[in-house]
Amino acid sequence: MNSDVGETLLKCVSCGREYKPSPRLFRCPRCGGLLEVVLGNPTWRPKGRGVWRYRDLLPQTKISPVTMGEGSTPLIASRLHKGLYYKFEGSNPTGSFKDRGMTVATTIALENGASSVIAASTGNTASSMAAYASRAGLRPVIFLPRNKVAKGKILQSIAYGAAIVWVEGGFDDAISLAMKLSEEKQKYYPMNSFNPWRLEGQKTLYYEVFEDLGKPPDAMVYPVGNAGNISAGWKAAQELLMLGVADTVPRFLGVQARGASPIADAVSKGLEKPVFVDSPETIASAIRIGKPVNWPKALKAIRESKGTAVVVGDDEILQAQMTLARHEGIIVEPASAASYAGYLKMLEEGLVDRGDTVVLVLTGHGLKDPASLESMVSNEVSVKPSIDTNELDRVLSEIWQHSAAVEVQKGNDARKPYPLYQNIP
Ligand code: AN7
Repeated sequence: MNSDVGETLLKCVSCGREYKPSPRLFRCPRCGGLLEVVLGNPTWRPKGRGVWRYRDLLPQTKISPVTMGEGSTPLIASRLHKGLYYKFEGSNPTGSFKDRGMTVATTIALENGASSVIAASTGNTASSMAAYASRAGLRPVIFLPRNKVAKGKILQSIAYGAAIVWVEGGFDDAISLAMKLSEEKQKYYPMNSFNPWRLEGQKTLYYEVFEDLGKPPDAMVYPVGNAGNISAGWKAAQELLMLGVADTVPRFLGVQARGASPIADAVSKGLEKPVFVDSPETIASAIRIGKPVNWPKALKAIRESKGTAVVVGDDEILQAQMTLARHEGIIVEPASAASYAGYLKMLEEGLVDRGDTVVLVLTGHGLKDPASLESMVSNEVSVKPSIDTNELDRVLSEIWQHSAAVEVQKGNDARKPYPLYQNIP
């Protein structure tokens, strides 16, 4: 019998070398490649709720998990498109999918004696890390790009008590500084998604989709920034295949915003390696990332799953955000709306088929980015309490007529009239 059975390893995704796990090993010592966790004794034995329902497919820790019941988010059937589902990650404790990774990575940080956890962030990683650090009694330090983080995320991080380091520059500058600090000063434990333990937690999103549907979907659609989440999903899908729990894997489809699309461009141009973007720009601030750390894993996920990636513009993102809010009842932040905008584009271009079972990962709650909601046309009226009810009824009818006719953004043609789908059941 192989004496290695049961031993969890870290494996380099570039050269394939394997290493004994160590919480501070994040890069292959030989070639500098990204590492991924190879579980020693993976078992499909879901039990309980949330991320830890899959504890037999997660790193084994001696201490009990630092948890807030993250995961078990709703899979919502679309009323606009047959076969389409929304995985609403906004219902996690801090309002984004990051909590799935943070429960695992924070537990590992605590178990290994860290006193301070650090991350660079476009906002959600920061607020999630800060929340879990608060619960664990660790000191959170976050590196945020100056003027580029949505208000709700900043306020969350302030509330959780994080030390905030504003970096003059973009996310890519912020992550370089955070990495340098954690390499040179060991007491700062890094929680960005090059930390493979965090991605183990993020895998669970896919397990839930699989269980809720009772089978793998035809495709999973992810907004892609640093590219950790799509990579984690692909790892999960392969694990279920290897364990014989599932007999197929979905296609992994990525969506990036125009102005920050190195991975989608590499896919469409068939490049080995993305051309990084120096000053990424998009309204979807969560995915305003020019040098995605996990690009090698993401390109593998997209290519090996026979998936693809598309680019959507800010106007399409805002339109998608409004459609989801007004026709599905779901408010998401712009980065998450990119999933839906990307799905519409892929339908149009024949990259997915109408009626296919497709899951859009709606990564973050819309209330995190109030500014992105401010430009929506509002349907409102001020009245005196004494208003006659016939008059009130007339005013309301007008509002609905006006709203149906216009549905465009005030003074900005970014929000064109809604597309009217004929297949509403
Ligand atoms: C809402 O918080 O990178 O491709 O620093 O917040 O796994 O990076 C956020 C990313 C999609 C992209 N949607 O996920 C950060 C950060 C939302 C996000 C992404 C992010 P990855």
